[in-house]
Amino acid sequence: MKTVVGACPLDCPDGCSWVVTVDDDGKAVKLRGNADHPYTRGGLCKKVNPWLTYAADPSRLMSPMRRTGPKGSGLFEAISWDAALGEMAERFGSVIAEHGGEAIWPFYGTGNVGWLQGASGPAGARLWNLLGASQHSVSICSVSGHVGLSYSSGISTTFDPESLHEAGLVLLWGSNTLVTNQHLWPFIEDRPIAVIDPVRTRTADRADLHVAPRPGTDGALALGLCRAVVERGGADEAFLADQTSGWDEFRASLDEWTLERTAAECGLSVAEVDALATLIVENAPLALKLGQGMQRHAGGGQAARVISCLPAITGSYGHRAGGLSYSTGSQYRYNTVAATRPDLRPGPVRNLAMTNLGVNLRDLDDPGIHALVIYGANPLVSNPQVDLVREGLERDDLFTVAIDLYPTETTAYADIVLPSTMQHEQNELSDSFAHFYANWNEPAVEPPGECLPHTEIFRRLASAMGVTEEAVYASDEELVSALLDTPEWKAAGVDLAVLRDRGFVRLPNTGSSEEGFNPSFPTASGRFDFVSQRAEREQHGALPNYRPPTEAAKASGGYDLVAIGSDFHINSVFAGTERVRSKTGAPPVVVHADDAARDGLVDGQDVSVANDRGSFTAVVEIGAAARQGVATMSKGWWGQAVNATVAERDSDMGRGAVFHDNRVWITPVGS
Ligand SMILES: Nc1nc2c(c(=O)[nH]1)N[C@H]1C(S)=C(S)[C@@H](COP(=O)(O)OP(=O)(O)OC[C@H]3O[C@@H](n4cnc5c(=O)[nH]c(N)nc54)[C@H](O)[C@@H]3O)O[C@H]1N2
Ligand SMILES: Nc1nc2c(c(=O)[nH]1)N[C@H]1C(S)=C(S)[C@@H](COP(=O)(O)OP(=O)(O)OC[C@H]3O[C@@H](n4cnc5c(=O)[nH]c(N)nc54)[C@H](O)[C@@H]3O)O[C@H]1N2
Ligand code: SF4
Ligand SMILES: [Mo]
Repeated sequence: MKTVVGACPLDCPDGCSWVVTVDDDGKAVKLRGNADHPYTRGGLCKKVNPWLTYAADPSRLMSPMRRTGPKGSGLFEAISWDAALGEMAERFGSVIAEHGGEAIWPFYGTGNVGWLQGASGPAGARLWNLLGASQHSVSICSVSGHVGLSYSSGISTTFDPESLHEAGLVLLWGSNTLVTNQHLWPFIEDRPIAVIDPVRTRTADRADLHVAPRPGTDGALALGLCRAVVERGGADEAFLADQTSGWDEFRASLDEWTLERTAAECGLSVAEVDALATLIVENAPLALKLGQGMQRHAGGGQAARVISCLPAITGSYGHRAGGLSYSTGSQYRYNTVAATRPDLRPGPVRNLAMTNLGVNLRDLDDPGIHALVIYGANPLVSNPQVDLVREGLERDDLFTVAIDLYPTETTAYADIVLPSTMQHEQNELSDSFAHFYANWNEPAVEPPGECLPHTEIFRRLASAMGVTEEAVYASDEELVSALLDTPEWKAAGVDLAVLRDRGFVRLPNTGSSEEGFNPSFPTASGRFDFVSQRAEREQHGALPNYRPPTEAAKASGGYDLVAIGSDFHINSVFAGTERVRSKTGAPPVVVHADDAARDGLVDGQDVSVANDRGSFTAVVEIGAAARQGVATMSKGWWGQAVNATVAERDSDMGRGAVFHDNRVWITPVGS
């Protein structure tokens, strides 16, 4: 028996370190959390505890396949790697000859978010650059919030979660922490906790105060809270004078955001907004944990920007256990230029947003997309407006390759399907968006069947295409060394050998667990910018402001559909396995009793959830989780097409998706 340290690759903030036990025959027999990791500290989660069962799932892809039936039929025959790569080389060659490199779209998702095989790297980047393929922007998850914060604090995290035992108030804003970020809980559970979420989640249930605004109105709530906090004497004038710019102008703009106006816009009572403001003033410093869920709206970026003003007004940014954390991702400062080599590009190439897949497959020309390489993504479940995506994937003049662990709704449309290794079978430098450690993942076992890591697949593809540029053949080890080739990592003395030896290392320039993390603002002014000329130039207003939702909280009748993280799977990963299906059943759509009475819905009834973009069926549950006018369920379920109803429409910043800005109607099936 031996043990091998690795790390969870999934798109989860927690970034757990794990330990795999391997028997003398080289078989993984146990996978558990690594108790030595200072943040994840042992336990994994319901989603990943059965990892080895999922790895051995009979549906796992074991060899390359070629489609034999029509697109979408799911009919395939097994072929050799040579045949698969040969066909890909030939098709890519002719697409490039006819339409140019940009007609190829490397479409990678968040199945793995690591730096070698996953969405942060990603594997294949050097080859795509050399071929002049379109660039891909992973706009599906968190981009709007990052852009919003870039205008104000300039940084997406200002505290170390390990310091939160010193926080005054922990404000979980649009974060279902107990489900989507559960390893944070032990650090905050003794603190006063407030939750802002239209849904009464398990997390909201555990809070000292839960406020449930109408979806997409967070910007208004934040402006109202800013004003109310100042009125209650909560402003830290010394911090505002020394560390911020534009405070007087912003303060003046708050005048209109009375408690009454705020409450009316957000669908709350004046007393609720008042109670929240009072809680903030009485419990300094404010540690605000901003979730990704709240920014999947028309005004999601702007909302993040306004929300970030609260810890500035209260001076909480000045404290190591105060400020705002949205994602620690930006602290992973690797040398991505050295790793991905944009200099290999033949010239400038266009950038395509992941969330615009349907529209781009339909409308792009000069050149259109003629080759799509989908890896670690399941757009027919996870993308907005899946009916439009399906139309695109059905195009006869589109050559699609999909690399996955299992046959999915998306792989059914591919011409060639390739089997990927799973994390415990490959090298990976893993990411987190909640803590400050780089996790190394050492392969514990040999890959099963003919599965290969992404990095190896693209090296072999390059060879099949006859590419002579040596850079595309870099080994995994060389790619990690390129990532670590920065002055910060060098000064910290961390190279691959150190990573391998320790399993995880603290990121340079994030302090130690004991010191905590309390950065200065990396803005041009070095201050927190209430006023931003760059935001004004980019059409977002010099001052933080409120952008109402497009669909949510608008029309009377109908529901704002909010489909959020399930306890049992992460997005669509593993959601098709027998085990997950037996645990979850199809997720019910939860509605408020008064809405159900209005619409004649009965608990347990089959319903159609629809709007003019599409529809799906579900079973209704009348529950306390939903506020009036909101319907909620979990995301990522296969075969249900929740996202048939979501518009492929850009959010205000970064071309993010508007998953929760979605008006639907719910009617009994057959009515
Ligand atoms: N178990 C589990 N964990 C996961 C995931 C999963 O699928 N399952 N997904 C992972 C991924 S990809 C990500 S990006 C993170 C996301 O982490 P979170 O952001 O915590 O997750 P979500 O469930 O998307 O949304 C959080 C909450 O935002 C709320 N919300 C929706 N609209 C609004 C709004 O307008 N205002 C406010 N205030 N709140 C709103 C939702 O009701 C939800 O409870 O979680 C990761 N972790
Ligand atoms: N309605 C609604 N829709 C949403 C959201 C929402 O809140 N509401 N959340 C959005 C968010 S936050 C995100 S991040 C996206 C996620 O959307 P995607 O990026 O498309 O991610 P997944 O749907 O999880 O699909 C990941 C695929 O990768 C495969 N996979 C897993 N591990 C590996 C691996 O190691 N190698 C390979 N090759 N494949 C692997 C899985 O089997 C799965 O098919 O979904 C978004 N969709
Ligand atoms: S999904 Fe999240 S909580 Fe679960 S093991 Fe992976 S990183 Fe940890
Ligand atoms: Mo995500």
